[in-house]
Amino acid sequence: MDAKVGSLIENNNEFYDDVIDGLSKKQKSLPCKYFYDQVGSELFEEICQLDEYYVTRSELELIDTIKSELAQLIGSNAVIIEPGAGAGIKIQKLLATLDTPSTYVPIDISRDFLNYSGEIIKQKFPNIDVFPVAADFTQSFKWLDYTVQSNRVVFFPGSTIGNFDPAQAESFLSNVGEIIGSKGAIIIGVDLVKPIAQLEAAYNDQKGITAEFNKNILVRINNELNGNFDLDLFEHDAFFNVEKSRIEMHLKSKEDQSVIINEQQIDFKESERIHTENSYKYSIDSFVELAQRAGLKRAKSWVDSNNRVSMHYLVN
Ligand code: AVI
Repeated sequence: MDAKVGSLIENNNEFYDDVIDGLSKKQKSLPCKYFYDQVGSELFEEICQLDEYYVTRSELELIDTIKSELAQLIGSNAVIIEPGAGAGIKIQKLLATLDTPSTYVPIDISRDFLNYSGEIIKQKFPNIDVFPVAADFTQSFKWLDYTVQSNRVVFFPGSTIGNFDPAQAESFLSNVGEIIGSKGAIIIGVDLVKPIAQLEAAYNDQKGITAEFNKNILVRINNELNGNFDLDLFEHDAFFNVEKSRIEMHLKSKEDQSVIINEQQIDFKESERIHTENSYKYSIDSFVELAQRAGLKRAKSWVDSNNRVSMHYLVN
């Protein structure tokens, strides 16, 4: 290994280990958190604007409808914590409705994107303390030690919970339950089960942006881990798995081929897939049951006017 490549990999140790680990399994897989570098986060923002991807639009409409009710439930001097904060449009709606929010803590794995959206909030809400945290919120809640303990409200829109498998979702919710304590809450957006054609269209858009987003993980491996994936030899594949109630995204190898990542060779058979993402869809009841298993009670649930997405206010 030459020195340059050595340091390249050292700086990306965890990414490299996760990639090799995932691609060495019988069913090859890659963690979906690696979609989100600067390019991936921008592609995801593009997905949110697509005609087929209803999640963002429906949730924005829902937030507009219920924001005064949310503000009442939240009360005053809240510390609003947003794991996986994106461009901050939804949080802006919420912050604008609150009487006296004290602090906003956006958390995101993509530092550049986070700084950018943190700046926007600072400019628009000069009275709110903004405390951006660059972290993988699925790994640790250490960042919370920096915030006051009372009235912590975790805002988790966008149906990101759907990207966790049910066991991870349960443990995430029970961790959140611990940090919000007896006075806090979690406001969480959850995509609803709906007709398969509508679900599959949302993950197979005509413009091919979702395919590009999916392949961005290979681009990152090439750029950051000295890989040589040929993007044209992999195909985006997304479908609804009815039994598991989830959209699955895969990258399917078009032919028998070998890929080198740093010095490691990975072999693919024709049609072999890399499983890159799950996006679970819940009914209101199945989600409330999941929250209950995590020790949380539902104070209130809402759905948008087209019955596409839901939002829940959960407490201890
Ligand atoms: C971020 N997350 C909720 C999106 C979803 O719908 O599961 C990610 C996504 N993947 C493909 N399109 C959007």
